[in-house]
Amino acid sequence: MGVIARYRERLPVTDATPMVDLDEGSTPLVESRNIAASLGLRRLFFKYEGLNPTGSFKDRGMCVAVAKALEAGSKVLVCASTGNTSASAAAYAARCRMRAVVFIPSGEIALNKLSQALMYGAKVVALKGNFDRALATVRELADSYPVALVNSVNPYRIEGQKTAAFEIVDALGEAPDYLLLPVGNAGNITAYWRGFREYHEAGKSANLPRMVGAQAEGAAPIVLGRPVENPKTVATAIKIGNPASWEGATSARDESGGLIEAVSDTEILQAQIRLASTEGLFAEPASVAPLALLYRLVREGRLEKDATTVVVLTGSGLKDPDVAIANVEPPVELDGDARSLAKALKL
Ligand code: AN7
Repeated sequence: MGVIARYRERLPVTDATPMVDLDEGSTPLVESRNIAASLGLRRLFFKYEGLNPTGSFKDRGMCVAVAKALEAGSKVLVCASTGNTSASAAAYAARCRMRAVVFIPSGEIALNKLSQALMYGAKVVALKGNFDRALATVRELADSYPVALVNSVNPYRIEGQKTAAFEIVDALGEAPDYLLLPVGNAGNITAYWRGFREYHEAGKSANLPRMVGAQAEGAAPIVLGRPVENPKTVATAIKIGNPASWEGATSARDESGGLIEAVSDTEILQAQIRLASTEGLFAEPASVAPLALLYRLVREGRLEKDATTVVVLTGSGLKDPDVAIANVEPPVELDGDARSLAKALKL
């Protein structure tokens, strides 16, 4: 069952809204064994959003946005994307037999995300310039032509994405003390905060989490307090210089008593290897920015060791493997019989 069916009464859908789903959501909340132990944390969980049908959290909001677009009679979906939104939009368009036209910054998105959009049958337009420029272009397009814009400036995207917060509270029986996630265009932090507040108001949790956002150092407009003209980071998903939901992110931070900080590309790549090699969870670079920040917060004594912490792993590591494997030992070339192999491998 997808998120619309599961959380129907908390979403802006009616009997007139078509059911759209790819069985998204219901992702695992994996309890950390080894990172928690090494940091001395009592309860650390990873919300593994890479297990959504297109490999990222975007599917939660996309199904609602596409359902509402269909309900309104739209036939064409458009978005700008650093990769995951385009993959998700393309998949749901295929599912509903709609057209999808996705705009990506030329040469800047991970190959596997591009392959998804192409395979699902979207028209992929590579625009010169960065994501921020592509978003400005599609917003203009959507203002003047009969197309449905499915970036997170579409309020239905945020509505669908808030269901991840519901799932965490449903799984833990309470809200965590800290919720850490990456911040790019800032739709997701806005959505989680809304979800936690709605569940709190409905009496489903006694507490609210502190919201902790991670940006990449070279693409940290919210941390700097001003747009970044030429964002740079290895985490291409969050290579965004002027987030559309800026206000939503700062409200989530300030109302929850949280923080938004930047981590370096080196910290991101280190965290990615640690997560994969000590927990068996492979997440894309953007997704591990909050884990890199967690290391810093614990090291500096800014996060209580008996707190319950959830780190959202927003996208699968298989989205962008090239960047990851550049930093680990390559396969070894060996040949020979079992005996000589065993000797070489010290078995
Ligand atoms: C894996 O696909 O913006 O702060 O166009 O793919 O809600 O933007 C992706 C963003 C985090 C940031 N992690 O979320 C896009 C796009 C992953 C992402 C983010 C993205 P927002």
